[in-house]
Amino acid sequence: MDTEERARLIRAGDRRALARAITLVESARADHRAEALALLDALRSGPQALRIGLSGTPGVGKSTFIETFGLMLTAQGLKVAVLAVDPSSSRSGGSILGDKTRMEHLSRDPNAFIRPSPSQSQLGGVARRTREAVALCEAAGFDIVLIETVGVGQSETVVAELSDLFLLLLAPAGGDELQGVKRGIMEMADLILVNKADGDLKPAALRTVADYAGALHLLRRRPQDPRGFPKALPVSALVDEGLTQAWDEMQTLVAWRKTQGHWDRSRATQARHWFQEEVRQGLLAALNREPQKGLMTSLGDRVAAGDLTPEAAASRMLELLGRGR
Ligand SMILES: Nc1nc2c(ncn2[C@@H]2O[C@H](COP(=O)(O)OP(=O)(O)OP(=O)(O)O)[C@@H](O)[C@H]2O)c(=O)[nH]1
Ligand SMILES: [Mg+2]
Repeated sequence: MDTEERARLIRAGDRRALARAITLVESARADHRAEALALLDALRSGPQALRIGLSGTPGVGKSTFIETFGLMLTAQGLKVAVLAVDPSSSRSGGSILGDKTRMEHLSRDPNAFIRPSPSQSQLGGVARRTREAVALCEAAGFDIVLIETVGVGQSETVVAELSDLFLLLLAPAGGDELQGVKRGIMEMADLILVNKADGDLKPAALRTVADYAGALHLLRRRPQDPRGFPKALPVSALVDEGLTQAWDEMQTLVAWRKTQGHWDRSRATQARHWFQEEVRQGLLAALNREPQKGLMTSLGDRVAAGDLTPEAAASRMLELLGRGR
C-alpha cells in the first residue's frame, strides 16, 4: 500500500490502518523507517487532539483512572486514544495489554483506541515511537490522546514533552510522604490528582490534597498558568468521583492557554525539542554503526595506550562524524 492510501485510511478513521501505522513507526527496519517518515509527513498539519500525559507510581490507580475518565469522555461523544510510555524493559510486551482487563469497558468502546506499550528498553526509542503514535492518533481524528507512564523519574519528563496537559496521579499518604515526589516532577504537573479519595481513605486523601495545594503554592508561578493553577484535587477513579471537576479544570486551563498563545508556543517548543532530540539520537546511533564503531575502538585503544590524548582522539572522531561518515 502506498503512503497516500495509508494516509487516506488513517484520516478516515480506519482502526486497522491506524494500528498498522503504529506498528510501522515502531519498526526499526530501515525501509519501514523511510515509509514511516513519508507517512508522518503526509499526515502533517491535520487536526489537533488534546494530549494528556498521566503519570503515577505503580498501584496508584492509573489504569482505573483511564478506564473511568475515558468512559466519561466517550460518553460525551469524544474519541479517546490511550498510549503508554513504559521505560522498564521488564514490563515490556504489554503493561497496557495486561491492563486491558482493567480497562475492560473502555477497550470495547467504539470511541476508544488502546495501544499496548512498545517493548524497547531504551527510553529515547520509546519516546520517539510514542510521539509518532500520538501524531498518528491525532491524524486519525481522536479528540483526546492519553499518554500513560509509570512514575520512575525520567519517563515523566518525556511524557511532559509530549503532552499539552500533564496530570500527576498520587495516592493518599501520611504527611511526610510529600517529600517522596521530586520537586522537578511537581513543577511539571498541571493538575495533581489525589486518587482513592473514597471510603476509609477519604480523610487521608483530603489531607494529602491540602498538603500538595500548599506545596504547589510555594512553587514559582509559571507563565503558562492562569491564577490558581496548578491545582491539587481529590478524585476516586473507582467510584467515579471528582473526575467531572478535574475535566472542568483541564478545559479551563486549556481554553486559557489557547487564548493566551501558550498552546501554540508550547507545541512549537516541543517540536523543536523533538527535532533536536532526534538529531542527538541519530548521532548516537551513528557511533554504533561501522565504520564509526570500529574507529571508536581503534582510537580508544590508542588513547588507552597513551599514544593520543582523549581530547585529540575525540576531536578526530567528531571531525569524521561532521564529514558525514
Ligand atoms: N479505593 C480505591 N482503589 C482504587 C482506586 N483506583 C484504583 N484503585 C485500586 O488500586 C489498585 C491498583 O489500580 P490500578 O489502576 O491497576 O493502578 P496502576 O497505577 O495502573 O498500577 P500499575 O499498572 O501497576 O502501575 C487496584 O486494586 C484498584 O482497584 C480508587 O479510586 N479508590
Ligand atoms: Mg496500570
